[in-house]
Amino acid sequence: MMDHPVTEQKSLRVETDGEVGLIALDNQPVNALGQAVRQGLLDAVAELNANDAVKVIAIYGEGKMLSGGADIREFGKTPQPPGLPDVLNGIEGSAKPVVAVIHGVAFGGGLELALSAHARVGLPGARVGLPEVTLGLLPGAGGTQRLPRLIPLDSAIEIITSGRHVPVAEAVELGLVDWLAEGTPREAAIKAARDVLSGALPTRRTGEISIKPDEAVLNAAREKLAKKRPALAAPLKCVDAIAASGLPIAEGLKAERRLFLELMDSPDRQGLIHAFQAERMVKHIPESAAQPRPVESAGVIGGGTMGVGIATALLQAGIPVTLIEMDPNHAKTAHERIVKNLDGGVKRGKMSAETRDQRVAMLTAETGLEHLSQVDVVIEAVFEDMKVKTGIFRDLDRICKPGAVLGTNTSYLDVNEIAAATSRPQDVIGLHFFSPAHIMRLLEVVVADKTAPDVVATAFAMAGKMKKVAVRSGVCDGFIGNRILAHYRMVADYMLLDGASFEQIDRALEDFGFAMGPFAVGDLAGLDIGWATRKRKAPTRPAEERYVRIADRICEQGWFGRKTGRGYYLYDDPKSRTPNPDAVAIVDAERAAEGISSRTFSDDEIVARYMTAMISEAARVVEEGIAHRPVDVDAVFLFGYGFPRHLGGPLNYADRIGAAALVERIEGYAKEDPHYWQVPKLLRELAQSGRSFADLNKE
Ligand code: T1G
Repeated sequence: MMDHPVTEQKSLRVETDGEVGLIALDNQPVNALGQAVRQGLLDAVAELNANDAVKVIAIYGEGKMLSGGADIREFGKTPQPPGLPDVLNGIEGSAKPVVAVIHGVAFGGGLELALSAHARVGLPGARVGLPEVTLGLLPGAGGTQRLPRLIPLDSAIEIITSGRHVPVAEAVELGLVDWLAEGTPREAAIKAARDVLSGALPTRRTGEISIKPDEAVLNAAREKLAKKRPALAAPLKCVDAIAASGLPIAEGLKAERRLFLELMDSPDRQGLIHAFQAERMVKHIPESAAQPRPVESAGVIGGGTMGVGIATALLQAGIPVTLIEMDPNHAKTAHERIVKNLDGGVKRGKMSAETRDQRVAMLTAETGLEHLSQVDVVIEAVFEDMKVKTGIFRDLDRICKPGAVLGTNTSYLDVNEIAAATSRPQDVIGLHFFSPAHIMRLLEVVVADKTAPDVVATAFAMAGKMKKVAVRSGVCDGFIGNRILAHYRMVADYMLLDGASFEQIDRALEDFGFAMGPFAVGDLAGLDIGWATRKRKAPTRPAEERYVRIADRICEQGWFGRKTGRGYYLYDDPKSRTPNPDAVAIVDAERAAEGISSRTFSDDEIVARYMTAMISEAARVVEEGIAHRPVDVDAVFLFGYGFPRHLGGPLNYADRIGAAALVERIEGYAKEDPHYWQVPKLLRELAQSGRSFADLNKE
C-alpha cells in the first residue's frame, strides 16, 4: 500500500510505506544509471534520511532488472555530475540502513549500487556481474573496493577480471548477496526492509570492513593475465585496483578512480564499446518497422555440416525442426549428429539434460520435401550449385504453405536468381550462417531485390531468438564478409610471393590481435574451399589482375590443411604449427617462375597492407549499399571473422588511421600495382570532407 507518492520523475520513484522508504529505478529498458537517475538517487537518499517517519530505505528496479550499469552512451563525453562513485558513497554513508533488491541483472554500476547498500537480497533467476573489463574498463564506482570486502579475494579477482555473469545462487554462496527473496521486486524490497527493522537481516557498511589482500594471490593473477593474448591493459589494472582494497575505503576509491580514468582514455575502451554497440546497432534496419511473420516451426534441407549446425541452432532456440535428407541413412546420420551437438551443449553446461530431451523430441529427420508443407521457415543448405538450388526452390514453391519464408544458406550464389525460380520471390531471402552454425554468432541476412520487408523482419526476429548477430546484406558475390575476405587474402598472397614468409604474415597478424593469421585460418577451414572459389572466379578474372598460384599448387598436391594433415603447415602434432617444407619449396618455385627476387617486409608493413586491403573493399561494400552502414561491416568481422574485438571492427579501426592517410597509402601501393590498388570513391570523399566512418554510422 503506498502512503505518500513523494517524488515522481521519469527515471526514479520515491515513496514511503510506513517506516519503509522505497526508491524504485525506472529508466527502461535497462535502468541505466544516467545523470537523472544518479541525481534522483542522491536526492532520494537525502530526502528519506530527513523524513523522521522513515527508519529503513530499500532500493529496487522496475522492469526487467535492477540495473544494467552506468549509461554507456555517456562515455567519452564530458562527465555530468553527480558522478556515480559519489552517489554510491552517499548510499553507503546513509545514516539509515539501506537494502537493495537484485532482480533480472545487476551489472557494472548496477551491482556497485547494490554493493554500496548495507544488505542485498536477490530474486530467483537474477544474475550479477562486473563486465566493465569487457568494455576495456574496470568497475569505477567502488566495485574493486567493496567486492573483495564481501567475498574471497580469488573469487573477487576472477569475477572482476573475467566480467562473467554470476547466477544469484552463487552470489549468495559467496556472500555477495545475503539471501534469496521472493515476490515482485517491490514486495521483496518491503519485506527486506522489514527484516532489517526486525534484525532478521543484518546490515553493515561494506566500506567499513577492512581486509588485507594477499600479495601472492594478486601476483598469481597478474602472471596469469600477462600470458593472455592480446594483452589488454584493463584486466591488469583491475588487479591493481583490487590491491588497493587493503587501504581505507576513501583512499582505495581514489586509486580505483585514477586507474579507471586511465582506461577511460584508452583506445581499447573505444573499440570494445563500439563492439558492444555494434551488436545492437545492426538490429536497426530499414525493415525494422515491419511485423515479423510467426516462426513456430522450421525445415532444414541438407544434413551436411551446415544443415546439421543450422538445425542444432534452431533447436537450441526452441524452434522445432524437420530436417530433409536424400535418403533414410543420411537422414538418420544427420539426426545423430544433431543430437550429439545438443549433448555437447549439456556437457558444456549451456543446456540442462531435460531441455536437451525436449529439444531432441522437437527434431524430425525425413526424406521428401513434402514434409515441409506446413513449416513457417525453410532453410536450404545443400551443395553450392545453382541448378540444384533452383530445382529445390521450384519444388518448395509448389509444396510450402503460402507465407512460408524460403531461406537459402548459400555463401555466395545470387539470391535473386534463386528467388526467380519461384512464383513468390518476395518470400525468398539469404540466410548465410557461419560454420559451426550452432556456435558462430554471425548471420548475414541477404536481402534480394524482391524480398518483402516482413520477411527481412522475420529473419531478424528468428536470429534474435537464436542469439545470433544478424547483419543485413545486399546481393553480391560473397555478400559482406567473404567478398572482403577475398581481397585481404589476395594481398596476403601478394606479400607471400614478394618475399614475406607465410609464417611471418600469420605471426604479424596474430600479434596485431587476430586469433589466427590468414594461412593458418586457410589450413583450418580447408584450402580446398578457397581453391573452388578461385576456380569459379577464373573465367571472369580480369587479365590485368595479378594472380598468385601458390595456394593452387599446394592444393594440387592434395594438401588442404589440417584435414589432410598438411597444408601451409604440418599437423602431425596437433599442438604445434610447423611450416610445411614442401609448401615453402612451392613458394620459392613460384617466386622463381615469376622472376621475383624476394624482398623483406616488416611486420608493420604486413599489417598495414593487409588492413588497407580489408578497409578498401569494406568501403566499397558500404558505398554500394551492400552493407547498410560501416558498423554493419564491423559487426560482420567481429562476430564472424575473429576480428580483434578491442579494435572494434575494420572500419572503426580505419578511423584511427584516418581516411586521408589511407588514401595516401593506397596511392603509394598503386605505384607497384595500379590495377589492384585503387582508391575507393567513398574513402576519397571522406578524406576530402574530413569525415569518418563513425560519422556515416550516425546518418
Ligand atoms: N548503457 C546504455 N545503454 C545500454 C546499456 C548501458 N549500460 N546496456 C544496454 N543498453 C541499451 C542497448 O544498447 C539497447 O539499446 C537496449 O539498452 C537494450 O539492450 C561505473 C563504468 C543489461 C544484460 O556492460 O549486458 O557500469 O539497441 O538489447 O538483451 O563501474 O544490455 O535498444 O537502442 O542488450 O535485455 C557496465 C551492458 C556498464 C552491461 C540487457 N554494464 N548491457 O540485455 O537488452 S559500465 C554493462 C548488457 C559501468 C561502472 C561502469 C545488456 C543487458 P537499443 P539489450 P537485453
